[in-house]
Amino acid sequence: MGRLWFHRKEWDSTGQDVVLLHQFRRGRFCPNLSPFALKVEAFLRLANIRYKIDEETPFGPKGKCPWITINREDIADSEMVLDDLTERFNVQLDSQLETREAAVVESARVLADEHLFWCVIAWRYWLDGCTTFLKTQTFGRFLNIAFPFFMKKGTKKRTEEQGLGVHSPEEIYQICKKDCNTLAGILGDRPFFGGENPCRADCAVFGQLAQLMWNAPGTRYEALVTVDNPSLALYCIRMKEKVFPDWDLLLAHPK
Ligand SMILES: N[C@@H](CCC(=O)N[C@@H](CS)C(=O)NCC(=O)O)C(=O)O
Repeated sequence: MGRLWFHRKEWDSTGQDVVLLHQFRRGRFCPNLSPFALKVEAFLRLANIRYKIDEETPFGPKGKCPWITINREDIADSEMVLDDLTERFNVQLDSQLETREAAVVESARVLADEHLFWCVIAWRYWLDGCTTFLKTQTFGRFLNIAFPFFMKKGTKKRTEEQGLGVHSPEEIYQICKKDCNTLAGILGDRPFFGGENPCRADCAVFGQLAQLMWNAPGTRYEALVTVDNPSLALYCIRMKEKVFPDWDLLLAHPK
């Protein structure tokens, strides 16, 4: 109770209209291991909303990361966060999209957040047993041992319940490949999913693709964007340069 009260006071003192983004610690090659946290941070930057980071309490009222506190209110789920902030700050990131275009990019967003995400976590935590993943983070000794121990079995079970986990490793890879090919098809030769400029869906798609681009080094999952769909790799670099010009400064360095 004392701890919660202490945190509450801290969360509520960020300042009027300043977002407190609760998320995991920075990674070595990508600012966040959570695609949803990267999505929210990208949105905050594109929408010019002032924000601070809290890395102490990454899990919010719905038991997931990320979540935000704004003006003493907690909001959980990245998409609900974007909905709230879009309305609260009258964000116009999608105003250039025509109805059909908006529907297509929303389909890409759902594909990334609700389908590609599962492929990536199935590979990262279960099929690869966290081996590559741990190289991308700066966890201490305890987490380096405990993380694979809990996450491997836990993710297998959860992906089986979700549906993807009943497939073989090769089938999961092929499903992931199809997702990437589809995203590359939707992107086409446009610089961003929103066209000349990033839209809301770009934040989500980038959050997910960034996990393949920077958090799967040396694997065939990384090659899905760097080799099989180089337009997606170029897209990731474009988003990184536009939204996170300070990317390298955000990264964690091994102790
Ligand atoms: N729909 C949620 C998904 C968030 C989510 O699944 N976050 C992961 C980290 S990437 C998480 O907190 N996992 C912990 C768990 O599910 O227990 C959102 O968009 O924010």
